[in-house]
Amino acid sequence: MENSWIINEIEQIAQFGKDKRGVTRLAFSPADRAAREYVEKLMRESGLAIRTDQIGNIIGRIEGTDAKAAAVVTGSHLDTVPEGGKFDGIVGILGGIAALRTLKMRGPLTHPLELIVFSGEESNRFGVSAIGSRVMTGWTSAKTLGKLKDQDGVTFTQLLAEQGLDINHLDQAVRRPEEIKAFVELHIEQGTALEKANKTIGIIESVAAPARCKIIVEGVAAHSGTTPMDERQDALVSAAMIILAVNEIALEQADRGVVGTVGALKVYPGAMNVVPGLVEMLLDIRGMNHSSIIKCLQEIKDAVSEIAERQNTGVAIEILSSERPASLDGELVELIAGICRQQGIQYQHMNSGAGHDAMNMARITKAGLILIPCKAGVSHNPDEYASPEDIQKGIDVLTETLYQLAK
Ligand code: HGY
Ligand code: MN
Ligand code: MN
Ligand code: MN
Repeated sequence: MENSWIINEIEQIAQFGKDKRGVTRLAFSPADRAAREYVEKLMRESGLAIRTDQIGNIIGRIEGTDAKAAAVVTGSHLDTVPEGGKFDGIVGILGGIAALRTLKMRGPLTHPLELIVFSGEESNRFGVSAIGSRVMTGWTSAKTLGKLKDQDGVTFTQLLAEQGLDINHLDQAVRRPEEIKAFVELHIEQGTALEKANKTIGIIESVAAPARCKIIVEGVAAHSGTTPMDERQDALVSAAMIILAVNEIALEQADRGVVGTVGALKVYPGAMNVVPGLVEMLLDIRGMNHSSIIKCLQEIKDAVSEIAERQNTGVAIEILSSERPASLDGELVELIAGICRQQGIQYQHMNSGAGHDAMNMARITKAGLILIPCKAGVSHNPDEYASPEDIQKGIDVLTETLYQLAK
C-alpha cells in the first residue's frame, strides 16, 4: 500500500470536525456522520460489500471461497475525543482498508474478510466507551443505552432515531461467536513504552479496564461578596479536595499500574460572584488488575464521604461503567510475534492502558491488538503523530496476520 494514500486519507478524514485546536468528531455528531460516509465510499471503492447494523457499525466484507467459514475481522473507530488527534482509531480503519485491498488483489481466501468501523468508541459523549462493539458482542442492551443522555440532554434514543436507527432493534446487531473466527485491531499505542524500548510493534496481551463514575457535589450557591468564609458550603472547594484525593489514592497504587483521572468538571452556576452551589465531575480509573481498581474505588468513596462531612456539602457517586481487564488471545499473540520475526520488525509483548474495541470483541472471539508507536506517546491531543514508516509496518503485520488466519 503506497504510503502517500494513507497520509492523504489521514489528512482528509481529519477535516471532518477539524476545529481551532485539533479534531473534534464526537460519536454520532454531524462530523462523525460525514466521516463515516466518506470512509464508506473508500471501502466501496476498495471492493468491499457494505452493510450498516442497528447501532451504526459499518461492516465491509470480502467473501471467501467457503461460504460457511467464519469471518476474519479487523476494525477500529472514527470518532474522537474533543480536540483530539488525527491518528487515534483512524490508523486501524485505513490500515484495515489497505490490508483488505492487498488481500483482495492476492485472490480469494477460504474465510471471508471483514473491516468494521465501530460506532462510538470514545466515552466522551455518553460516559460509556466502545458502544458499537459492546452492542455487537451483546455486552449492553437497549435498556441500558436508553437511559443515556449527553451533556446537552440529547438522549441516545433520539440520536439513533436521527440516524434512522431504532434502539429497540439493537439486538439484531448482536453477532454470534461462530460468525467470527478472529478479530485483530491495529492502533497507535497512545503511550511511550514502544518509543522508549525502540520497538515498532506492541503485541497486546491484556487491555486495562476502565471504571468510570460521575461525582456530583452539592453545596449552596451564595453571594461571593456577602457570605463569610465560615458560612459557606462551597461545592467547588469540596470538588477540589476530591480531585486531590483521587490523585493521591491512584499514586499509592501506581506501582500496580493504576491510573486515576478527573478529566471533566462542570461548575454551576459558574459565575465569578457566586459561591459554587453544584459541581459535576467525571472520574476515570484504570488498571490491569481488577482488585486494585476496586480497592481504589473504595478508598475514593471513603475520601469523598469524609470530605462531604467536613465541608458540609452533599456528594453522590454514580457508577457509569466498571469493566474487568480483558485478556487477549495467546495464540494470536504468538502468530503476530512470528510474523514480526519473519518481517524483521522489532516487537514486544505488552499491555494496553487505553481501551479498544478489541477488548469487547474478546468476549465472543479470539481477539488481537497490534500497536505502533506514536511520537512521545502524545494522544488525545492535536499533536498526536505516527510516522508513515511505522504505520506501514503496522499494516504489513496486520495484512499478514489476516492472511494467515483467513487462508
Ligand atoms: O479511553 C480510551 O481508552 C480510548 O481512547 N477509547
Ligand atoms: Mn481514544
Ligand atoms: Mn482509540
Ligand atoms: Mn480502539
